[in-house]
Amino acid sequence: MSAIVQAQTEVVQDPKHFELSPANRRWILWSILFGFAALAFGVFQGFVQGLNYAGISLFTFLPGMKTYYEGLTAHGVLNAFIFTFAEANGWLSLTTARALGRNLNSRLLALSFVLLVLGTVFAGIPIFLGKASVLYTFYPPLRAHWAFYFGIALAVVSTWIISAAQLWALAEWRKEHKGERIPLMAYVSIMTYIMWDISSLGAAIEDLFLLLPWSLNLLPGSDPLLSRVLFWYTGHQIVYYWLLPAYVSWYIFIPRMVNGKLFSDSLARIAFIMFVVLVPVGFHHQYTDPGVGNYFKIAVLILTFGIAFPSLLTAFSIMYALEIGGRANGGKGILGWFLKLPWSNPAVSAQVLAMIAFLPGGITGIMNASYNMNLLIHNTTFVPGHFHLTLGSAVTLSYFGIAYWLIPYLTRRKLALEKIAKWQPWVYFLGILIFARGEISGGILGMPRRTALAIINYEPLPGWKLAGALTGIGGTIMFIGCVLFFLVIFFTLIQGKKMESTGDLPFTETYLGAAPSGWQLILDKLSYWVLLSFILIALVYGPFLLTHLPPKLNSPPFQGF
Ligand code: HAS
Repeated sequence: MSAIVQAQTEVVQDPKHFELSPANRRWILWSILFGFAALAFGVFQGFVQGLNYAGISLFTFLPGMKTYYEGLTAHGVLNAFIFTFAEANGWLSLTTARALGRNLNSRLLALSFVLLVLGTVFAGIPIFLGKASVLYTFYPPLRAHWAFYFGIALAVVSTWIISAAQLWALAEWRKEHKGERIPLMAYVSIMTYIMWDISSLGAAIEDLFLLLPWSLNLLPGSDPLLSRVLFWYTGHQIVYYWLLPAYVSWYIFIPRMVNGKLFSDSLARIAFIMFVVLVPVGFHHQYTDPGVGNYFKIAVLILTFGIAFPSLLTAFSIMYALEIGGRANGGKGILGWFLKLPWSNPAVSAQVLAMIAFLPGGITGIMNASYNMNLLIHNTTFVPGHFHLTLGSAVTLSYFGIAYWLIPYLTRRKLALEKIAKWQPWVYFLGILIFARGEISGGILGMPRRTALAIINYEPLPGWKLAGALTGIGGTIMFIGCVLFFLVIFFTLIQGKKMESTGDLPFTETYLGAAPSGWQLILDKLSYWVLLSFILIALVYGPFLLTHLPPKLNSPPFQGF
């Protein structure tokens, strides 16, 4: 690679243009810590869920938990919504602020944080009182207490506020940097939220206009089919709202941390554009829904293979950046570079292990998307096997890795318990490999998900016992991995040695930077991609809505608690 193009804009190159304000630092830190606190509660429930598959029933021993479904709802809501929202809100506010060289509006950051905390309290109380055991998908006619739906709405609004703060900062930046390319770090952070703004509309409409009024008896009944369609419109894209903050780290920070460089600025932008444009894929969660016609199932089948593509681009870009780093560190041969990555740095090892877990995570996703395969594994433990390799590993392990340098950066305290931090990602990774092996093999043998297997009154099918035991063992090791992580963070916060300065964020340079002219300029026309996204959404969802609306509110509520 001869031509080294450093076409990042001045603000990113030179840290003198930026200092994180105390207010920005505070809200970002609190958001990150709040997310980890939610994760801590959630994984405790997850540990018990894992043991369930090994035939051990501990549900009723947890404080405030009476049934399997209460625990599973708490696990899903805390880990899939609150943890991920809080981390993304904090993390991508920081990357946007640094990249644009301007702090985000502190009042908006504060408002977003307060709404997320309130949302957690509103949704959490009915869950822990046993009045919202509707799982994180909250399908009607299962009905929760109104406070649950209200809490979820507040949590989503908190993410929109971060998006508004980002867009505001971008508008101000553009006034001062006319004709300049948006810095890549800001671009990927803002595109993540734009994608989420568009994607969250489905579940937001469902929650605010169908479920909340229904739970307050303002509507005569629910429309399960419409609700599921709206939920899954959001429900697939939410996985990219979980994933893309990890991608921001993999694209922008990991290359530098391994002593490498990102290959191409434009390729990274194109990957994020594809996530914004290819929003309407949610029907692939409804391949088995009788109320959804084949047109929709075939359309999303094709689009789903499309949306796997930017992850393949990412695999190429990141693997190449790792190779550049490994070779610069003295690695030789086809795979020697891999051994020369800085494995002793837990910020790196956690994230590279996250990437490795994402390889089978992505492959199982593509298997899910394949219609015939889906008919076999839908509603089996194959699906949680898939999403613990993705959300539970690619995303969560990445946030562990990010935290290992980010918490010291934000608190100006050195990481404590460094030896434990070095081992922690490996423990968690070992756990997920065993756990996922159990869930995936069990799923292929028909082992059902969302089922209290420990207390069923029928004989498990052959193969379920081994699969369940692996799930329980792997889940326990994952839980230990989480406890080690929380110990490191806790002791860093209370005992970490104070540092004078933490330096700048460790973001990468690119071989092929942002071209100042030419076709690449179109990549920064964000409104074009949003428009394209809405056109595609109209083509896929329009026919369904035109034939289905108005809502058929004739399903009476079911409260199984
Ligand atoms: Fe999924 C169900 C399809 C990605 C999460 N998914 C779920 C559910 C969750 C979830 C939570 O089509 C369950 C929802 C529920 O409760 O019912 N999923 C996909 C596809 C992808 C995908 C096609 N999912 C994710 C991600 C998630 C996630 C990401 C969370 C973060 N998923 C489905 C389908 C269902 C589903 C169906 C419905 C199943 C059903 O019937 O219920 C794709 O986006 C995946 C593309 C990924 C890749 C991998 C690229 C690899 C990379 C790593 C590179 C490694 C490096 C290091 C660089 C193609 C980027 C390596 C170095 C070495 C030297 C080796």
